[in-house]
Amino acid sequence: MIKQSSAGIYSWLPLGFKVMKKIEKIVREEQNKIGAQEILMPTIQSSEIWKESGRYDDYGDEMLRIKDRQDREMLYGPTNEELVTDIFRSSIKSYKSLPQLLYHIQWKFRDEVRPRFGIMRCREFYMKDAYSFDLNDDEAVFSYNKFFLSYLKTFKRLELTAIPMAADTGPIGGNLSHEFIILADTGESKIFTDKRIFDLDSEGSIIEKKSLENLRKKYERFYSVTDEKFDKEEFEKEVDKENRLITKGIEVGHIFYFGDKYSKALNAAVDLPDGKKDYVKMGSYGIGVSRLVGAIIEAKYDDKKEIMKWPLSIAPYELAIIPMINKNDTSTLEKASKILKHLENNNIDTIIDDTDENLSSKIKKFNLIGVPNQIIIGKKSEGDTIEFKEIGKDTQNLTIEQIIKILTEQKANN
Ligand code: P5A
Repeated sequence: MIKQSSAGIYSWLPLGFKVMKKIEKIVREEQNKIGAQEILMPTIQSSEIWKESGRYDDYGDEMLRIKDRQDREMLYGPTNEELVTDIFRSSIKSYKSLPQLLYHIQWKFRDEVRPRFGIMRCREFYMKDAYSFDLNDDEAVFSYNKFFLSYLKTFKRLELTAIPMAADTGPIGGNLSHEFIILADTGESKIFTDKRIFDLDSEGSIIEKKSLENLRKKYERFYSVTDEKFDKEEFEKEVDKENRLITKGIEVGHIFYFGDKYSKALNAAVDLPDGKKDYVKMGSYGIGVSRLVGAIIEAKYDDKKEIMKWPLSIAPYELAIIPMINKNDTSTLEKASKILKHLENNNIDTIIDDTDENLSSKIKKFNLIGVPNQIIIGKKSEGDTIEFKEIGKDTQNLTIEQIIKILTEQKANN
């Protein structure tokens, strides 16, 4: 799926790349649904805007600094608050053009002290980062809540239970912030939460301020924080013993509201109805798209059975055909090719394992790769029926028509 190319930097190989692109598509669709517009900013930025915001010095060694041939100070963007504010200030002049919700999906670089767990904490990673611009605090919190809802929906579509938790803002700034965390023993974030938060549903209408406010309040009623915000006394007061959960998790998203921190520093102001000017109020919203590939494996891998099963919508393939191959007998491979044609005609994304490894090691390998359905063509498969298995379930002997029906239904229910 991936190959390390140097410390904390990875190449994306065919299977991993397909998964990441499918995750990206879901993230994009959910951003578009709340009215955010996609742009694309460069990976390389000039130091000037970072000097304006004061973060050129603050960001420290995590920032990868580069000089061009004219000796100009450049950097590989670790995040884009400054650059997007620069775009805003040169394009938007009036309150009439607000709100603006802009996002891009682009590589970032952070020279992490301890890159680890592969693509989970690496130096070069793929992030969806969105930015909101509003007239006042009230409108800006409305935008924040739109992203809050959108994140719950995005992670649900990825079949993850991501819990929003009050969090610190670190180098991004501001005083309102939530991390979205999925539970995993291998996670780096220590979390303290109330078990009842897992039963909440994420319904809300993005056009109603009140409905979104209530949604966030519903989550905030339950104590749920990361390490930095933990207060033992408060936790024990607010959460009954039987509902306390202290565990570890992976941060897959993080949202921030920081008012005029960047707009003031970079002078991004709009004309108001009364002729005065005011700095716009901003928030920023990140999802670790490449981190999600690893995080979903952590969430979906069954280490007792040694089986991985990707959610269908992001699986590298929907089905793997695994034929037993004998050197002198190509009949199973021919049968596999025929089945493949049928499946392709029905838009089922399929891979054939035509290697000459033995059948049981091929099956083992595919159990790890996590393609959710398998067709096995072994000695036993004669006549019209074929061995079909949905990972984690029993094998069935079915006709190709029956298999196509099952796969089509799986997709319709997705
Ligand atoms: C929000 C968007 C920001 O950078 N600025 C723009 C804000 N937030 S963040 O929390 O620092 O990062 C957002 C998400 O990116 C992922 N992420 C990483 N993934 C892999 N390796 C890393 N080193 C790394 N750092 C951050 C996380 O999913 C995080 O929630």
